[in-house]
Amino acid sequence: MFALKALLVNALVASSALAHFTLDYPTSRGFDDDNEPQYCGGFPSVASPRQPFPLGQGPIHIDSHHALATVVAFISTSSDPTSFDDFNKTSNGTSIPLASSIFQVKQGEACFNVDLGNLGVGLTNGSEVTLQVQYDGGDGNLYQCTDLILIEGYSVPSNETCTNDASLSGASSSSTASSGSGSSSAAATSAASSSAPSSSSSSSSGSSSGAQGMFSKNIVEMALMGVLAGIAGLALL
Ligand SMILES: [Cu+2]
Repeated sequence: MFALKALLVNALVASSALAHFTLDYPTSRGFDDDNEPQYCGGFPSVASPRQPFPLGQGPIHIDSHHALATVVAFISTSSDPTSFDDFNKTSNGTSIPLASSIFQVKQGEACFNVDLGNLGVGLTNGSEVTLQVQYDGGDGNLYQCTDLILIEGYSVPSNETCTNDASLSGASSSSTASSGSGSSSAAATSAASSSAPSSSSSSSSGSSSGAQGMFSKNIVEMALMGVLAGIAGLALL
């Protein structure tokens, strides 16, 4: 029995090596390898209860199973977001900026800090948000969501603090930084290059500050790409 259990654990570990990426903190709504290309990784419903998370700076931890991947995080201020559109604008039409820069991570665990109270979309103590992480390790955009309630002064567990912030590493994707106007978006960039070595641009060190203004476009493209990816996925079946 114990041997069987060990075997199962091994099998799990082996299969998680195939996992594209996991969102480890705050806890993800759920993880399903096959559905990770879908909106919120295939988990469209809000998880209850929401997890407390700092209104100020707070850490996000992921585990990347690709050699090099492009990562970005964005939020919805809807209490029940149902599509990528809900991560684009607030209910009163205000554009929601990206919650992080667009940056690259190498294989293994990585963390980055977000400061949701500073996004300028009116978040306050007790606000409910959903944070979605978009990840592209070369096989298309993948998603994970986590449902949060923002608490002013909330202290995350000490083992979850993020001192080596990957989003500040200067490894932002060059295609994003250099194409400047219009066409650059995390989704467009990564989707266009999902079969190409977009990841090879690791030596670049552009700032991705321009990305925030293009968020609306990004999210629309992301949604589109999501649909296309879905169609492509079906075609593969
Ligand atoms: Cu993958």
